[in-house]
Amino acid sequence: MRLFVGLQLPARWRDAIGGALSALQAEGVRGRFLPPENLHLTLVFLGELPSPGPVRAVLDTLPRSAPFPLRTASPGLFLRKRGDIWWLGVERSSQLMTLQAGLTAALAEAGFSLEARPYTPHITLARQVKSPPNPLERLSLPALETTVRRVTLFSSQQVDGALRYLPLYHKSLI
Ligand code: 2AM
Repeated sequence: MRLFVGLQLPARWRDAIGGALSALQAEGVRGRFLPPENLHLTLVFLGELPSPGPVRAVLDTLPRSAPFPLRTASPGLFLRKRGDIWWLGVERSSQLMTLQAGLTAALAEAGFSLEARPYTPHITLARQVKSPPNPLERLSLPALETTVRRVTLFSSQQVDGALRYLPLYHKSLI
């Protein structure tokens, strides 16, 4: 199973972002846009694992914390030869960064091998974008805010020929 831990986004975020992405596609921007139901924020990518049980066990050890706000920030892109990756940033609040660092430490302590690259919180919007436009100018979105109360273990899998990020387990933080 291909697993990662992240935050589910509320329907109103997915609807707003999905609408903005549809508008870009209607303008002729070409790329592999994420369907609204797949929009999420990754905290830790785990990769191929035989089962979710050991990850769930680590999530169950996370300390309780107060709910905290999550807010959208500027969009940006990662340049790739096969086409750019467009993403929407979220504010790097101390609570978000502490949650991500604590989760990473707990998983590493439990023996999971994790990527060493620094964490850049982002919501991937589209991959393999071929047009050269600047997403800062072309993505039309209001500021969005929600409250983080739990983390979610996701499985990335093919469902009816389409990639889906399926929630397997929620761990409340409060
Ligand atoms: P991305 O959106 O920036 O590609 C499921 O693949 C989720 O895990 C995606 O949000 C993806 O981030 C993230 N992820 C992080 N590292 C990854 C990796 N090495 N391979 C695939 N996905 C990764």
